[in-house]
Amino acid sequence: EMRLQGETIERIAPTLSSANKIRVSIGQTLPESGQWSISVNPTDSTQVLATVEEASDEQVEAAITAALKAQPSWAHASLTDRATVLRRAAAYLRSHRLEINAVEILEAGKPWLEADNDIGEAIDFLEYYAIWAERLGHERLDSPAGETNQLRYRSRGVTVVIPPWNFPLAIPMGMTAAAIVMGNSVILKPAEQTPITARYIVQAFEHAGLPTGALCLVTGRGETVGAKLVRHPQVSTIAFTGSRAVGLDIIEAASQVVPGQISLKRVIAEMGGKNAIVVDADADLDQAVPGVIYSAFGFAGQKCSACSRVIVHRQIFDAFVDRLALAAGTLIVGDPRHAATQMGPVVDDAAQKKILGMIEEGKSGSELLYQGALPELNGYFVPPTIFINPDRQSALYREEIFGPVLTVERAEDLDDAIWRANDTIYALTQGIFSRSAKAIARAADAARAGNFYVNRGITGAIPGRHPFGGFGNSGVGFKAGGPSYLLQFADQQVISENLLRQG
Ligand code: TXE
Repeated sequence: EMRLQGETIERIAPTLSSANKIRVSIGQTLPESGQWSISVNPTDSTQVLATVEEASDEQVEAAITAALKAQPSWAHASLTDRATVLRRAAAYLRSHRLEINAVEILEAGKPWLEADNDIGEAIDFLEYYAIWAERLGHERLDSPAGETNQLRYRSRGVTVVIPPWNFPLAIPMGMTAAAIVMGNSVILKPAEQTPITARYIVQAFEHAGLPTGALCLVTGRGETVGAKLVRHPQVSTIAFTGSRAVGLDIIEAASQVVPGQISLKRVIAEMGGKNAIVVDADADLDQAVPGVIYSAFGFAGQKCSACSRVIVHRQIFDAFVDRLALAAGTLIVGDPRHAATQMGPVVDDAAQKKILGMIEEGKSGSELLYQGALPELNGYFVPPTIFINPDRQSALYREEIFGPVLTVERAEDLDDAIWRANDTIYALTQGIFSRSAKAIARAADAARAGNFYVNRGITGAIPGRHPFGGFGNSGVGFKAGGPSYLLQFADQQVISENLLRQG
């Protein structure tokens, strides 16, 4: 249950209905109790956005029961009817775009443009999966005379969706829409930091006419409510996006067969990255510098696809580094509610402490090139920070920081640069700035990355245009926003009929 508190903020979201009276302050730590307050405000951290109850065991069981009950009839709806529900949910998001924009800015500290992109991506997921679901139908297989064979896609049952906070509408909506359009029912457990945005997903599907129980919102912490849902014997599929550490926990837990389990659990996990951009000797720096700045500092680097390592050919290293420091100095860091802001706060005090700690630690083995100033605001801000010649064995270089921190290193030649770019356990995004088709082809062929970008920032996937997902330690290899993604939420069945009548 959620109660929104405080006064309306006319300036920010005139569209917020009176029922959504909110005043906010930047995120604060989650108290241990079953109830906590979520808040976001770059100027005053004493206001509270909402108080959110953590679901009890009984509430979790009630959600599972409701989802199990609703699923069989939902699975019998035609693919066209299910696709129609997704399109109606998209229409709801369009008509509430400004309001959700404002809530995302307040709840996740996203500047306007980033918040609006998140809503646009959620709409794209709904529209794209609706198109693909209608295409799926029943596929005819080779059938000799006297026999017909066809392939059908069957729903799997109850899907648990566990998303991160950084794309608080798009990522949970993408996983939820894929599960729902394939005839499953869904239990959505949003990230602790962004439950208010998640509530719009439920409202969108209620508006769209999804049967009651086919989508349940269960709020709570990952290690309590999330862990319970993952281990539940009547859950068949778990769609997770978040950290590698939690992803590995979930994969491990889901592999334990528990008494009364109705099927082996399938885990669709999309995890972190430590992504590199190579800047080749002939790169156009007018493209490379802004491309790196956008990819490293957009949403304060809190994207799994963000660039956190730049590898520059030695011939242009000094020129690139000078231009990069200048460009970083022009970043507008401040109140995410102001349209001009390019970089807002990080999501909460835990993130701020972790990132500042990694920056301090990084100073011992790497050279600090640039550190921005902090705005005079109460929010959880981290200065945009750039290191050069990093210690390549340090946590700064090896671990995902998930903040506005970038390392820049020199490469002897293109082969050395490609080797360095691949020198990570992750395989999510990579990119190159180069004018040479040969160099681009060589880098793309060698890249251990699910998404490779050429002469543009390495972040920003649009469903249908850039199916997105990694492998290695970044994920299990499925591509959200791609045609094969829906099949992860279904089982396949072949029906073979003998047409020769006996007698
Ligand atoms: O992830 P978390 P967060 C990564 C990135 C970032 C980290 C933190 O590495 O540093 O995740 O982001 C739930 N059993 N990415 O905090 O902590 C939790 O409640 C079941 C990359 O979002 O992994 C939340 O809903 N569930 C990613 C979800 O897991 C558990 C984008 C994610 O939480 C759980 C965002 C448990 N034991 C973050 N523990 C990408 N690849 O796009 C936590 N949760």
